Amino acid sequence: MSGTLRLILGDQLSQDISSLSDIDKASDTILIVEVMEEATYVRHHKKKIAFLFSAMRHFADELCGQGISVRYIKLSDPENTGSFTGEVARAIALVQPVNFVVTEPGEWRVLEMMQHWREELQVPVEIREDKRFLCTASSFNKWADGKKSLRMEYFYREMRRDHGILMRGDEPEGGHWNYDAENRAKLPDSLSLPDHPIFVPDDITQECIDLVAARFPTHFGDLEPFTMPVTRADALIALDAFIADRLPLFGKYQDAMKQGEPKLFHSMISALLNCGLLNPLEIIKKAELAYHSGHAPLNSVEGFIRQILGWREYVRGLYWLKMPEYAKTNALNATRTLPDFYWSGETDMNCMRQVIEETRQNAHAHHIQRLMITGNFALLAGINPPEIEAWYLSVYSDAYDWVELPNTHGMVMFADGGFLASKPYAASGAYIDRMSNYCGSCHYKVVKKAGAEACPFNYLYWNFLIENRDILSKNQRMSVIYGNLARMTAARRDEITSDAARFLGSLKAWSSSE
Ligand code: FAD
Ligand code: DLZ
Ligand code: SF4
Repeated sequence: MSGTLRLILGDQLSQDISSLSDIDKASDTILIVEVMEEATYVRHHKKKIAFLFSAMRHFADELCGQGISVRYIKLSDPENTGSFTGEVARAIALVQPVNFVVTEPGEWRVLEMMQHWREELQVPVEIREDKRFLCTASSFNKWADGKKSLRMEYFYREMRRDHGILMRGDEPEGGHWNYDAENRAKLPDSLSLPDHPIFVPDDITQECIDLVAARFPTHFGDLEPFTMPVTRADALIALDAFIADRLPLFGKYQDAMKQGEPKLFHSMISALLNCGLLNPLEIIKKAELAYHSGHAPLNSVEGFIRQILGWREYVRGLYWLKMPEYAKTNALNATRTLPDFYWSGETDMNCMRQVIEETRQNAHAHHIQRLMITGNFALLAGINPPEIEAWYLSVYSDAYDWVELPNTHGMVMFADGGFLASKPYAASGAYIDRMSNYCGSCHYKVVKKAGAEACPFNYLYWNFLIENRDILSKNQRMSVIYGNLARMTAARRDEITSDAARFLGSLKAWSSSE
C-alpha cells in the first residue's frame, strides 16, 4: 500500500483544487473517469459531453506533463464499470492507496454517493471543501441565519465589502451598489457586433466529438461546429478577448436579444468557469482592472461582477443551504408536461423557436433568453418544475445542479414560493418585443391580445395571474398588476382563459420515451 488516490471530477479541472493541495508526486495517483452514469443521469447535450471529456483529457495531459501519475479511464475502456463508485472501487483495488481524497462535488446527488463511500471503501475517505468559491457554504449559512428573506442584493453587498471589490473605503465605487437601471438598452440595428474567438478542435477534441457521435446519437444537440476552448490556456484567451472587446458594452446590452445573434456582448465563460478552467476571482479582478484603467465603464463592470460575485455565489449558497428539500417544492402547483417543442424547436412562436434552435446549435443561450423566453413560457404555461429543470440541466454546457436548479426552480418557476425571487419574472409579449427583434418575423402578432393570431405570451400572462391569484395577489409587489386584473371585465377575463385553454390544449406533450 502506498500513496493517496485523488479523484478529480469533470467539473474540478483546476490545478488549485483542494484535493490536490498536498499532492506528493512521487507516491500519489490522480483518478479521472469518463462514466456513462454522469453522461446519462440526464441526457446531456452532445456538445456538453464532448466539451467536458475533451477538457478532462487535456487536464489529465497537463498533470502528466508535470510528472504526476494519472489514471485516466476513457468511456471506451472495456473494463469501465460506468459509475464513479465502480471506478473508485476498481482504482482502489488496483492502486492500493493508503487513503482516498476528493473535493466535495457540485451536486447533492453526488455528495450522497460520496457519503456512502465512507462506509463502502476499504480505505479512509476524506471529502474536502471546494475552495474555488468566494463564499463557503458555512459562511453563507451564517449570513442566512435568522433572515426572513434572502435577497441577493444584500448578499452581494457583503461580498463586495468582504472581498474589497469595487469599493472606495466603505462606500461602493461610484456611490451606488447597482447600475442595473443603465443596463436595459435595446440593441440599435446599426450597432456592429463584436467577434467571438473560435477555437479549432485538436486531435483530442476530435476524438471526443467522434466518441459522442457514436455513443450518444439520440441525445439533443449539434456536435459541430465545435469552437469551444477546452484548455486553461485557451480559456484565458477567451476571457481576455471578452475583457478587451465586449466588457465595455456588456452592461448596456446585457438584457438585449437579437435574432441570429446568440452571443452579443456576453462573456461566454460559464462552461469554462463551472468546470474549473477559470477561477471566479481572477475573472473579477480582470474586470475590475478594466474599470480602473478606464477601459470599461462602471455600469458594465459592476453589472458583470455582480453576476459572478453576487448571483453565482448566491445561488450556490442557497443550493447547499436548502437541498435536498429545495428541489421538491412546487409553490404554484404547476403540473403541465413539458411541450415537445422544447426538444424539436417546432413551434410558431418565433422567440421560442430561435432560442431553442440556438440552444441546439451551441449548448448555450444567454441569461435573458433562458429567463424571459424559455423560462417565462414554462412559468406561464405551468410546466411541472422537475421536467423543465431536467431540460435546463441537459441542454446547456454550463449546467450543473448547484447552479441550474436555483435558477430554474427559484428564479424562473417561482416553485420555492419566493425564496430566491421576490416576485415571478412573468412577462407578456410586450417585454419580449421591447428587448428583441423576434416579434417582427413571428407568425403571431404581439400587439394582438386575444384570438388565434394573438401572441400567446399575452393571454398566457394574464391567465397565469388569474390561475395563481390566491397565492400571488398577497404579494405586495404584485398589487398594481392585480389591481389591473380586477378592473378587467368578466368577459375579458373569460376571453383570456378560453384563449389560454385553447392554446395550452393544442400543445403536444413531450414523452420521455421519445
Ligand atoms: P454572462 O452574461 O457573460 O455573465 C457572466 C457570468 O456570470 C456567467 O458566466 C456566470 O458564471 C455568471 N452568472 C450570470 N448570471 C448568473 C446566474 N443567474 N446564476 C449563476 N451565475 C450567473 N448559469 C450557469 O452557469 N449554469 C446553469 O446551469 C445555469 N442555468 C440557468 C437556468 C436558468 C433558467 C436561468 C434563467 C439562468 C441560468 N444560468 C446558469 C445563469 C446564466 O443564464 C448563465 O450563467 C449565462 O447565460 C452564461 O453565459 P455567459 O457566460 O455569457 O454569462
Ligand atoms: C457532466 C459530466 C459528464 C457528462 N460526464 C462526466 C464524466 O464522465 N466524469 C466526470 O467526472 N464528470 C462528468 N460530468 C460532470 C459531473 O456530472 C459532475 O462532476 C458532478 O455532477 C458533480 O458536480
Ligand atoms: Fe414571441 Fe409573441 Fe413575439 Fe411571437 S409575437 S416572437 S410569440 S413574443
